[in-house]
Amino acid sequence: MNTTDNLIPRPSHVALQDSPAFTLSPAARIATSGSAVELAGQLGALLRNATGYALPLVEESRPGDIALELAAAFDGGREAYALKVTDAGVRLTASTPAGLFNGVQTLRQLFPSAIEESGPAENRAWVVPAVEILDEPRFAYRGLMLDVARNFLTVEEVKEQIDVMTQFKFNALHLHLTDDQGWRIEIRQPEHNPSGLDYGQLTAVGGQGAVEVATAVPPRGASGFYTQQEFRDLQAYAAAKNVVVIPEIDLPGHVNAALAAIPQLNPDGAAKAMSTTADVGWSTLDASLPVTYEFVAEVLGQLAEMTVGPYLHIGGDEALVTGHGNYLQMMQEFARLASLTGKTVVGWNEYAEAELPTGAVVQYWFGELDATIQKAEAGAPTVIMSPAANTYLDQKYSPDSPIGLEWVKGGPFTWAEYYNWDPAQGGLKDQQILGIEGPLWTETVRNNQQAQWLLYPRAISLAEVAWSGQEVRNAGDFRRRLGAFGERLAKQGVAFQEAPDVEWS
Ligand code: TNX
Repeated sequence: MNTTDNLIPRPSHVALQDSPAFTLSPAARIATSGSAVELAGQLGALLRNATGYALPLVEESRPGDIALELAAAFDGGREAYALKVTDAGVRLTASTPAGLFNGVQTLRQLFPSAIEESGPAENRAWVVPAVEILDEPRFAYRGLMLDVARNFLTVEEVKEQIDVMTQFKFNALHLHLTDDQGWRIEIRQPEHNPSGLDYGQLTAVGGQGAVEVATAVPPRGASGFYTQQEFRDLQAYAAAKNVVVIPEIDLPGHVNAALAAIPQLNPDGAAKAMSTTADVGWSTLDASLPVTYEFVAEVLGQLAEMTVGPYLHIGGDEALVTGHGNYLQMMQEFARLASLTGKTVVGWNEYAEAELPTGAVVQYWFGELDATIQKAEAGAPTVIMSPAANTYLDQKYSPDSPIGLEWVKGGPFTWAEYYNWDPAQGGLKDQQILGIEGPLWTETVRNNQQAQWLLYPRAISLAEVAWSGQEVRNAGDFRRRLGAFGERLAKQGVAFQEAPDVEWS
């Protein structure tokens, strides 16, 4: 049965209406105009699939239609929406396409789960309960991270991930594009190239690499890279689903693939060998080589050029073989170079100890919160919360899980650990927190199915933590809703972990 009680993430305000339910009729249309037409098309495609109805797009609505309305005067934040369902029709209102996109995800969940069938379902009534929902997110940034460096995911695979994550109103996808084992983004040969570096080698050599872990299936990760054109296409696809892509070039550690591709980055001028080990913290750029900064400026410049969103992530984690002074000197300069491109710089929390441009975003994952809090700005919120014990989607569910890592202390790491925490912790306030992100490192992940199994259902917990206020969150109720969502995930073909303490529908 479909009800208003099963929505994930849970909306801010839900009011049942004194009206019979809405039944989608074969003659219904989707009414919209202007910049909501693409979204109306997406909704139409989804509903057409299972219902077999024509659902044409029109400009003016009449009773029985689904209307998507962009109203500049709508009173709510950028991503807020109002959804009103009565027997006379469905009206979704927001001030931006992003708000409408969020409302469409809610509407999708108000339909019976058969709406997720991949082909025309049995002849049945497509009933939506009469309700008014006013909803907006707690945090502006609601992200997942895919490590495509250890194990490459193709553009198609990443698009599939976007399709699944966006139904939970995630709006940010961080791509970890470079690491010791691989370099996944094309960097073109620049005209101005004082040191004569061969940037094409980054993908010719670095793109061929991948991690190798004996227990993974198969042991060796996939290799490959995105051309700049593919990266642009991927971002366009993401943007149509309200997702901004945050590309990361990890610096000054996690750089062996670059050191193997470009000999001049090494103090002895000799290229390193590519490596497949999953060990971390053993490679570094050299703070005293001028070519280090020339290289980083060129790479970040091209990356900024091909990036649609406002953020560039420059890593900064686990530079365990970089002297501390050298680390601070490099991260300060890399952060400056990143912001010279006009983008907002993001880094893992270690970099909070360096001098950073105003507005720099700190992604907290591990250790003391102090430096992160020191860099936190209210007004322009600058903290992304990814505390490992509550957000790391690479961790094994339990010690006998076939895939996943197990270095984070504590656990087990089930949907509950990812649900039962508050991002506003250690003195951090909501106004300083841009949002939250769940990273999926891929040392042991070899394809989308394995990725999905680690992601779901835990990422769904994170989606609700990111969207719903603490006051409407409740673990027992969430567990019930999660169980009810099972059949939707199954119909979508998502390979999720059937958490044993959840009653799956
Ligand atoms: C630490 S978390 C890393 C990654 C690894 C992960 C799991 C973080 C910022 N860095 O390089 O993939 O542990 O091994």
